[in-house]
Amino acid sequence: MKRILVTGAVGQIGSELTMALRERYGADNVVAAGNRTKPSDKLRDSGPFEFVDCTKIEKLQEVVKKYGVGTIYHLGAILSAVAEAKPQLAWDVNINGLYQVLEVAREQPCAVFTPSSIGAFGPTTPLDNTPQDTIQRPNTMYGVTKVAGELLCDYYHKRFGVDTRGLRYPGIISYETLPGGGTTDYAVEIYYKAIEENHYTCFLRAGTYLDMMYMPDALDAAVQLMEADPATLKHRNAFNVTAMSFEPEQIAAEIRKHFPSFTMDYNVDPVRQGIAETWPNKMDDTCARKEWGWNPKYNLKTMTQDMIEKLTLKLKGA
Ligand code: AKB
Repeated sequence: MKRILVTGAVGQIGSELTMALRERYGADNVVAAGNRTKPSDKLRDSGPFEFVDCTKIEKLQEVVKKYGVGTIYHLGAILSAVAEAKPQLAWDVNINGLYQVLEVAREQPCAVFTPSSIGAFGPTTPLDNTPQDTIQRPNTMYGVTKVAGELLCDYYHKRFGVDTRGLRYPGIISYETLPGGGTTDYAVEIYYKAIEENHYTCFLRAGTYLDMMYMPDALDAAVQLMEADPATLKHRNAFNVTAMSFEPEQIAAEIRKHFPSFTMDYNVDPVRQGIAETWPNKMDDTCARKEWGWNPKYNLKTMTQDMIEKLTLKLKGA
């Protein structure tokens, strides 16, 4: 088979997606690519690993040729809070990196998976049951790069026939690798702090509803979309997908079912709060359900149960 390349393989989603793809398609068929961060032993020892800066096309071309890559899962990106602190870097990584990946995919050719985000929406987007096709005027650098990325992927499909596909991910909750500087990170941190300190200080305000998803569903969504019959796909590059929507008090209440004395207070970060307020409360993901069968398995209750179980073992070093 043609091999798979995962960029951003050391990151929150990439580290788990690489392992899931190795399990599914064979370890030697999945090349993990990181930029600067040292990979875990598990990632480096379970299959091929390369250091690739996606903004440099030569290295990308070399790796794609060397391994005979036919599909790229392009996860290398800067998340929303870091993008607001370093907008120039965010543009370079999120746009120039994607552009080079698409260029390599056009030349070779390769199929390309690109994650978009709830960050592709903005203050004038309908906040509730946010439609698949709606107003997208984000006012953050992250949002600007996500909308431009969606359009660029559409363009490469229409103009050059590249098999581009993608999802608008909500906040992803997981216990393997920490997210790196997003607005939805509170929903990961809260589990660590609940287990370690029985207390969490939340940086988003009570009542801030956001879409969320547990990692196993996020991985399934990517693989399912890339394996879908292209004839059924009308949207291709930016499917709304969600599994649950909650606000900080609801996740705290669910955690209290496991740790009854767990407490939470607030120290609101104006930057991340400002970003969160421009994102949907809950997206409508009907198109993903209809076009390729999206159907998440985890809700807040089942995710919390699993997160606490797995994270407790991890933090004990078991
Ligand atoms: C972030 O918060 O930046 C990401 C996202 C929702 O895209 N988790």
